[in-house]
Amino acid sequence: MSEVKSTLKVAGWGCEGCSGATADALKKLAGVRSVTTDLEKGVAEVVHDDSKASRADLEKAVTEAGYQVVG
Ligand SMILES: [Cu+2]
Repeated sequence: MSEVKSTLKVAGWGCEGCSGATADALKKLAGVRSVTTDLEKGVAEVVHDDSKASRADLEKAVTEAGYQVVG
């Protein structure tokens, strides 16, 4: 169990529906503990168990939700 916090910079959000959909997609991943999004900054902060959900897994979920991880 190695819980870490990752900050993803996300492009493509236009409204709270976008950031909410992204948070929902991230929360579906096994190993994701919590997701906080900041629409204005375009940032998602994810607390996750690195051994179950890697940063690459997070980025994939964001991409599949229709947005781009830019940092
Ligand atoms: Cu939107």
